[in-house]
Amino acid sequence: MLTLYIANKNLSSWSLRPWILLKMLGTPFHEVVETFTTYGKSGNSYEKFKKFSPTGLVPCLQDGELLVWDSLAICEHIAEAYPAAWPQNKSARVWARSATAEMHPGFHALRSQCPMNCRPQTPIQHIDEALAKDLARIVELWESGLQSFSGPFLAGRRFTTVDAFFVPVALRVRNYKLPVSDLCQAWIDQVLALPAMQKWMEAALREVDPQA
Ligand SMILES: N[C@@H](CCC(=O)N[C@@H](CS)C(=O)NCC(=O)O)C(=O)O
Repeated sequence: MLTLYIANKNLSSWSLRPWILLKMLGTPFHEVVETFTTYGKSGNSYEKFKKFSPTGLVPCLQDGELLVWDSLAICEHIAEAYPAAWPQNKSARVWARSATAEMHPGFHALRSQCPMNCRPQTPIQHIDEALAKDLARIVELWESGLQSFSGPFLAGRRFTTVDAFFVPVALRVRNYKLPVSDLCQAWIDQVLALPAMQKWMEAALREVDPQA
């Protein structure tokens, strides 16, 4: 049985990626939620997370004797046992891998200005140049996937790793009321309506800030 270590569902965008992929693949796994030491502040949970994760970060996956850390490595590990984690069509798979890799270290303005939170946030009043650049690239990327592979998901008819990687962006667009095209909005509405996402968001909304 796989064990996936994650943090608070309201806050942890990295945790959401492998979690939603496993749910969408129908893979059974044991979920362990380790809450952040200081709610809403990053970088304070190292000692706590270091007990189960070599980097002191979540997510981290235990597969028997094997320990896999980092969301992308976890999704690649899952894909070895469940090839449906990537599109079967080669050009869709190449695109999905590239878009996923682009997401992994990128979009800093979006991440820093619109931190993950499943609750509606104060809408962004001023979209600065850096955030506008991130948003324009996201729209360009999503539209290219949706148009090239005919949807309804980013790389074709099934939900794959590339959708999992961008689901936290869908939450940010919705919760900070960021402008995107109608085509992108249709993908956002669809992924946020998935029963697994509804479950994640319900759990996130039940979480309380222990410091509040
Ligand atoms: N590149 C890593 C990033 C993981 C990461 O930054 N995780 C955050 C949670 S979303 C974390 O564990 N933070 C620990 C802390 O805030 O102390 C991945 O893809 O898994």
